[in-house]
This record gives sequence, C-alpha cells and structure tokens, in this order.
Amino acid sequence: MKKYITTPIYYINGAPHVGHAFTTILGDVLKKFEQMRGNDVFYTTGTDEHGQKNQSSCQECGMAVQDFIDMRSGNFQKLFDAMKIDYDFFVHTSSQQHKNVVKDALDYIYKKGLIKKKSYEGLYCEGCEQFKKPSDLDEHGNCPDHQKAPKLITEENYFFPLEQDRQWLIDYINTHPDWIKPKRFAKEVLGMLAEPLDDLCISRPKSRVWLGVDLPFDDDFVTYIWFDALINYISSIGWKSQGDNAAFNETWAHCTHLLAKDILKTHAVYWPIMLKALGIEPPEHLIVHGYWLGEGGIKMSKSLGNVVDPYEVMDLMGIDPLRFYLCNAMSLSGDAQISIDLLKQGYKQLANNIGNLQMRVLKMIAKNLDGKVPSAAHLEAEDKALLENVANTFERIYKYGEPSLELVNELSAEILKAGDAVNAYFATQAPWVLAKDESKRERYEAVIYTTLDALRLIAVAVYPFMPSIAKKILVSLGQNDEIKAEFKPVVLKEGTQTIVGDPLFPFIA
Ligand code: ME8
Repeated sequence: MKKYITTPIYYINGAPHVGHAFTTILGDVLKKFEQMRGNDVFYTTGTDEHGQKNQSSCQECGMAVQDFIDMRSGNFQKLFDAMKIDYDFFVHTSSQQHKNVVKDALDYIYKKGLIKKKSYEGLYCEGCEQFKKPSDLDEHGNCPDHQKAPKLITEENYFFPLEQDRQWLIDYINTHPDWIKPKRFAKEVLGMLAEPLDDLCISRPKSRVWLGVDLPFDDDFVTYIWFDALINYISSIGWKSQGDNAAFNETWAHCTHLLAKDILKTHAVYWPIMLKALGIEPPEHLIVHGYWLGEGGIKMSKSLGNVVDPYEVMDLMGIDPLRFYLCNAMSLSGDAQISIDLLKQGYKQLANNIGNLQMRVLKMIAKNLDGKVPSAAHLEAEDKALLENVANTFERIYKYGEPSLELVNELSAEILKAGDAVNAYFATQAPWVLAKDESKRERYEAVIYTTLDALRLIAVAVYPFMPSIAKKILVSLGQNDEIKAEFKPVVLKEGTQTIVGDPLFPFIA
C-alpha cells in the first residue's frame, strides 16, 4: 500500500529546536515502521517561508529576501540531514511550483464564488499568524503560546466563509472516530465547532505583508500564510484543479498529517473545509501530539528562547538515543518536560538495558566460545518461552499496530521491557557460573543462545527508532543488516561468528 506522511512546514523566523526535531523524527520513525511492513511511503517535511513573522525576522536580519529564506530554510534542512531523516521531498513555499498550486487553488475557489471582500477589525497575534478572539487570550490579554498581546488591526480583506460546512465537519468527525488521533483532540475540535465559525480572512494587504503569494484575482494582496502553507500538502504531490489527478489521488488516499496541538484548528477545521471547496477528501488521519516544555515549564519556542538545541544533544549522545527518548517520553495525555538532564537519564537507561546486554553476552562468548553462536539444540521450556514472548509481542505490534503516538509509545516501552526481561534472565541463569562447569556445557550454550537470539529480535524491533544502533547490533551478531518486520524466534545459526565492537552507548558524564 502507498502511504503519505507529512510534518508541518516550519516557520523560518528562528533556528530549529527539539520541538521541530521531534515531529520530523516521528515522521521518520513511522515511515520506517511502515516500510518494514512492506508499505511504500512518501514523506515530506519543509519550511513555511512567507508571512508577517518571517517578514519581520528578515527585516531584522537586514538580508535580501531570497538570501534570508535560503539561509534559514537551509538551517532546517541541514538539521534534518544531520539527523539522517529520510524525507522524500523538502517543501519550500517560496518555490514556483508551490506558488502555482496556491494560485490555482485560490482561483478555483474564487471562480466558484466562495470568496468575498469586506472590511474587518480584529486582534492579530503575529506569533500564531492568526486573528484571536478575546476568549483565546489569557487573563493578561496575551496569547497563551506567545506571551504577547495581539495587535488590533482594521483592514479590507478577502474572506472564505467556513460556517456553511460546520455541520458537515461535525458529522465527519463523528462518523470517522479514527480521523484525529489521539481521540481527545477530536473532542477538542468538536468543542471548537460548538459555536458558529467566523469567515476565514485569506488575504493580507501588501502594504502590511509583502512576503507571500499574490492573490490571483487582486495583486494588491498576498495570500494569508495559512491558506498558502496548508496547500503544501497537495502541492507536494502534484494536485491541479484541471486535468489528470490519478497519481495525486493514489498518494492522497492514505495521507497522515503529523502536528502538535498548537496548529490543531488550522488542520482540523480550516483545512478540511478548504479541501472540500477544492473537491478533495480530508486527509486519512491527523496525528496530534502535545508540547515539549522547556525551562519554566512552558512550551519550548523560538519566540520565548527556552529551547533545547538538537545539535547540543547530538554532540553529547548521537541521534539514535535522542530519537528513542523523544518517542518514548512524549506524553499521550498531555505535554512532556524536556531538558539535557532528562535526555541523559534516557541515554543511561538505554546503556544499562540494551547496551549492557549486548556487551556482556558478546564478551562472554568471545572468551568461552571463540565468539561463535552456540547450538540451540538444548533450549529448555523457559528459554523458548522467553524468546516466544519477545517475538510475539513485536509480531503483534508490527502486524496490527496503526501509526499513532500510542504505537511509538507502546513499541518503545515494549523494547525496554524486553531488554529488562532478557537482562533479568541473564542475571538469574548466571552463565559465567555455568561456564566454569564442563558438565553444564549444554545449559551454558542454551542460555547464551537464548540471550543472543532475543537481542536479535530487539535489534529488529528497535530499527525505526535507532536505525544505526539496530544495524550495529545485527552486525555484531553476524547478521546482515537487512531489516524486515519478521519476528520468528530461534533463527541464529550455530557457528555464526559474532564481533565485540565498540560500546553501543559510550559513557557520558
Ligand atoms: O506552525 N513541542 O510552524 P512552527 C512540540 N508554519 N512540538 C513543537 C514544539 C514544542 N515545543 N515547537 C514546535 C507553524 N513544534 C506553521 C505550520 S503547516 C501547514 C504550517 C513542532 O515553526 C510541532 O510539530 O511554529 C508544531 O506543530 C510545529 O513544530 C509548529 O512549527
């Protein structure tokens, strides 16, 4: 099956931080998970290069616009490349290809008579690039996400009415209980739909915002950043208002958007209604996550400056442990705190669990068995039960798991549980004692075999999170590093040469 996974496209008014890294890592983890199950995946990420806040940031830098865009967008792409994210397409909203699709979409909707011009007064938060209602603000009149008071703005603009589709959207959510995951966010969207929807202002006068896509029907205006940005999800896969959309339709049929809750309304209210106007079905799923909270327990954000720098983390521990930690620690029910100290704790947990197991067993067979995998001929019931338990757990998740936060949370937790179980088995069986007694040779070999084969299963299961570590483990077990979601126990062949390499998780202070 062909799947399409997207991340939000990020504003370029600041440097990427762990929040952006997380959503993009999550997409890569889900892509690898799907590929292991034999699905084809097209994965996009990228940058949102227009709008007032990018424009202000460009003016502050005093750079030529295209140089600014290239430099800032390049910072995101460099980070995602450094993190070895396997994206298939990097979106630039300033590309001609994207701009053409925005114009095509607007023109189509305009000609359908769905856009009207009127004068408007409202409170505008530049951080969100959205008009706010007084009820959206905190007790100080600030935007809760940006801790800044929005500005009162009065201007003439073009509007796209939403109210006429409110009941349709409510019905859609109620009849597609899996559309928004986790479910509590669907409830939140239904809450947003409890009141009539204001018309969406889809233009900005060029006198205020010049960094954007010209409206095709009035070049005194540019397109509102969100109307432009959301279109990336269809421009990236070649949608057009006229002609053959067969390739587009095939890719769009199984599309999952990943996002944090800050942009839930734009994705779960504006976007499906825009798509309906274009004659396109809503994306198959939205996967929504909470916030990483930085210092002060508030949402980590470029504007607030309380960010964890992904390069600092990668220098300290490498990318794989960061990927694993983020997927394991993101809360399913709310937000999650993050700091360098918490990341170090996560790293040490991996070192004590998978790292320790691999090093102990490989060193032991290097010493006593010339580094060769022993025979499986004398496995006892408890050895087989351990291997079957580990294999069945991973088999179930890979076979029936549907991409979601729950899935990455459960899989990462089961990997740590399996590591703990095998470590406990190893400690109880004490193979270093068995090794000293020639009469216990068969038992010794069975324990070593069981530990090695369990480690192999863990390596395969952990691949979406830690692709390099997974391959290193498989190579250390004398396996080729081709990864498939196959979880049969007792696969290692007797006599296979293993290798004690460098520690998987070297000591960090
Ligand atoms: O909203 N915790 O861009 P943006 C978790 N351009 N995730 C976080 C995060 C945090 N503290 N901070 C950022 C925009 N993110 C628009 C999107 S899409 C058509 C247009 C991640 O740079 C998370 O995925 O503000 C969030 O939704 C996104 O970055 C917002 O990025």
